[in-house]
Amino acid sequence: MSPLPDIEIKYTEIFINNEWHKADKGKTFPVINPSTGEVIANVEEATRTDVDKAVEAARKAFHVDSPWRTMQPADRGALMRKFAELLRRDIKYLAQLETLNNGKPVHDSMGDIGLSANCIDYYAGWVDKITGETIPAGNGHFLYTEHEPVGICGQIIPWNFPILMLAWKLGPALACGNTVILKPAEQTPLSALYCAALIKEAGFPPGVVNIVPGDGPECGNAIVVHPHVDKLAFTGSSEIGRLIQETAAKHHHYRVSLELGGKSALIICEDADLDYAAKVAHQALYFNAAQCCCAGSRTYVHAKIYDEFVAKCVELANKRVVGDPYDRNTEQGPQVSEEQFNKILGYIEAGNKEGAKLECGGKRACDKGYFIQPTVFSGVKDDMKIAREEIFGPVMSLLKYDCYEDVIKRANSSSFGLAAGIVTKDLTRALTITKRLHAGTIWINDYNTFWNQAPFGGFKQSGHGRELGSYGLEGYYEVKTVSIKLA
Ligand code: TXE
Repeated sequence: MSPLPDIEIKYTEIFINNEWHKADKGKTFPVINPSTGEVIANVEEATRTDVDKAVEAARKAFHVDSPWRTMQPADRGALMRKFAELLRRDIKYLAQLETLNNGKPVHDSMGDIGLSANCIDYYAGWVDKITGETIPAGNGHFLYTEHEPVGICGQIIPWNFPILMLAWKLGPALACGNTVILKPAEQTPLSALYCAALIKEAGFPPGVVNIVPGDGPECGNAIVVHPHVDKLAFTGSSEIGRLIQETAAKHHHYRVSLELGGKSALIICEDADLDYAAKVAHQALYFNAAQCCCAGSRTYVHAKIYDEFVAKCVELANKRVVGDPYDRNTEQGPQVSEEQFNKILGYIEAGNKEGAKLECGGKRACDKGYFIQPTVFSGVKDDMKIAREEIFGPVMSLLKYDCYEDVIKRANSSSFGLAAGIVTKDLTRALTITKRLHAGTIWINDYNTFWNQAPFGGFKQSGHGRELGSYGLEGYYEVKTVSIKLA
């Protein structure tokens, strides 16, 4: 492992009202470098009273006469563009910080920050296009709708794409004119806190964006149950997503959008170019150390090409460069935490016990940190734990199928429905299968391609609501109908 770059960690406090605050209870929590297991910073731990302050700041900033509410849409867009510009200005520093905290290869961090800036720019373009409509009402009435911001938005994000998830959440919320309390994951708060400083530098009025680092059960829950939160946007585990939905129903009916887990099927057809298909399957699963909600974690391969395909997947997995995330050649860094590392090794053990064939990998990689060897299992059956549950780690499961009706049924048998993929040269076959798959995104001859202008989100237990595109705005505005009786 090369020596760590000398990165100054500038922000470790709670960001409320464009100011930095110590935690009310005086507590901090350690942030770990997953490449080494060592503590890199101690961050102020926000709890209920800090969240109360953040919500109060967001409420004040949302007051009908506040600078934020009375601002011209174009000026709001200019602030967002400025934020995007600052992300690009500091991309090198931010990428190093993201890699230090999350462990992803530094070139992937650079990619994430570029995408984040593009996402904020994309939504900046929407600020003056969020329009209502006039509705025919017959003689004597004038009828129209207008779209108003929902209000105070709680946003809780995970650790797999710390900056990108922040951008996906802030973009539509700010475009619609809301105010925000955002909680980064406790494993990866550092880049979000740096973004807070950029929000201030960009010139957003105090209280529009508040960032509260802390854990889930205390800090996250304080946002979820807060009576003045009007909308809750969450990305994370299905378990916590369900809890949030229940809490919303019990306490008060705020709006909820959930982007949860997945167990996405990638179907390799018998006519596929095998080298290309193996590369798609490899990227679909191993990208971001397989810490992607849409990871292609069930690879269904036609029986006629199965053995040859397994060999190609094993060859690619064995070649994958795992190690120092600051090295330009590295393709896979560590898993984000010891907890995730142990969870993944547990799944590998389950795969072995349940009779899948371990083709390669299966162990820790490197002598410290949370690295795992790219692992391939063949002979996987649908009822095995590794084929049913979200592993969120570099473990490829190769399943065999004989006929298309059967593979569609099996692909749809998961309780998740986030994404799916098909590799084939036959577009009619691809579109026929696409029609029948229950998933929010289908990639054909491709995987993990995202578009700011196209919606992303899940069917079934993968959540509800969509992020990105015009659909991503829908959860962030209220529709008001105005009916006027003409004299
Ligand atoms: O998720 P959590 P974890 C999946 C993946 C992973 C598993 C567990 O399978 O192995 O979830 O990861 C906050 N009230 N995904 O434990 O707990 C928490 O602080 C309010 C899929 O990290 O759901 C963090 O900010 N908030 C996923 C966020 O929820 C709470 C990405 C996510 O943490 C809370 C990450 C509570 N009671 C994990 N408890 C995806 N869809 O991309 C926790 N949080």
